[in-house]
Amino acid sequence: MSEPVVYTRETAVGLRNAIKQIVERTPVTDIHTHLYAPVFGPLLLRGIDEMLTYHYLVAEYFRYADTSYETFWAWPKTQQADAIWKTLFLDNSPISEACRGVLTALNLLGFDLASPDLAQIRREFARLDVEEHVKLVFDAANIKSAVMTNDPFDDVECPVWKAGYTPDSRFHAVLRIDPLLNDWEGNCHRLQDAGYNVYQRLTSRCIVEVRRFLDDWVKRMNALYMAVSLPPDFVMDDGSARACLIEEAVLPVAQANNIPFAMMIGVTRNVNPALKLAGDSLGTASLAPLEYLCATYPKNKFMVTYLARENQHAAAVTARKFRNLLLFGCWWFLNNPSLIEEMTRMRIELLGTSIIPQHSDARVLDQAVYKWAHSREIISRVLRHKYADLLETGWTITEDAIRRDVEKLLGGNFWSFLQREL
Ligand code: FIX
Ligand code: ZN
Repeated sequence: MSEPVVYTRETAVGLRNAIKQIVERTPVTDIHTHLYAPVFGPLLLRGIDEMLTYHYLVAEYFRYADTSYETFWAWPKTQQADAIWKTLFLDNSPISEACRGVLTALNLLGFDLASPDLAQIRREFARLDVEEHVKLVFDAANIKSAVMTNDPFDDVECPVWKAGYTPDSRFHAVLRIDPLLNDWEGNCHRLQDAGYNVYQRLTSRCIVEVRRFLDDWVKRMNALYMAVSLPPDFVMDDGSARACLIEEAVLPVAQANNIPFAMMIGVTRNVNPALKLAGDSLGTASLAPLEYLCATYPKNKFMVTYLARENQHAAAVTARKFRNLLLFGCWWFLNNPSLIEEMTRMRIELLGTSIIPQHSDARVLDQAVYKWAHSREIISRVLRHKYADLLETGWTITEDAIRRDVEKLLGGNFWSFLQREL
């Protein structure tokens, strides 16, 4: 047996490299993405044109370009990508996080960025078949597996599930139920069309059918959790269909299947509809609904992330009060280095390692490479500072302890919360 590697105040220099290496080499479970197993065909977006037309970049493009929205959307995707490349990368320095992300991904995937040739980059991506591409990205990002966002109402997705989906160990499913919870009146007919005996008035017979719908889909997908995104004005005491469905249908089904209910809170959809997917914004939410749910349903498990920076501290305090609450990720507009660092530091200070510091939210396969490269760098830095503080007290740290902590942060906490083995 080799001697354990122990770090003390005197050997702190070695600690920095050890942390960096462990964080880089620990495979991650990416707990929320918009990536899909190859069997879902066109739903798995990949390659340079998809990266360049990511909605984060579309929003930034319109900061500079005077193209009309209509003109832009009428262009084919390659023309949109060409325009974004020229505007955001050539006419301006690509220093925003979303732009830098494209460059990090290209760099780590082996492209030379000293004199980049977009046409050549396109040709090289086009050569990759989907399986090769998934392997290339999962290896470069060191992803063990990724959690999809699965919509039972999606016309492309639904037939794949119904045809009898063959599980793919690299991709796990999540039952996403935004249409059900955020617009029951508008979507009730979709359950009816699928053979569930529901109607707009949520009577107890109707609730039984909504539960049957959820339960059927949780089982069909082997969903790891159910999830919804919610607006900043989300409350539980407004007598809404949403509140009723959460308490009467979602939580009982989640409990019966022993899966968490994930809430992504704070998104205001469509503040600028002309921007399409890029037109969503955010607002600060009340923590009261979360406290109510965690306290009232101690047998349910909640995974939660907020979109507003202003909610992060209170959310961490709430997680101190309820062990059935697991905070995850720096979502969307928070997925920027300065904010990831602030949030990760603050969460660790309040909650130790009992958090999921990050998810990628990748919509395009290749984005996973940059999202994880950037986040790993920040997680390493925060841990380095935290361990250095411990060394100052005279406490010693072993490499095994660092490995244990990092494994928890990059997937272990998620799987233990689920009470599932990876
Ligand atoms: O609701 C969500 O899951 C969001 O993450 C997306 O809708 C959003 O468009 C996104 O990609 C953010 O990163
Ligand atoms: Zn998402």
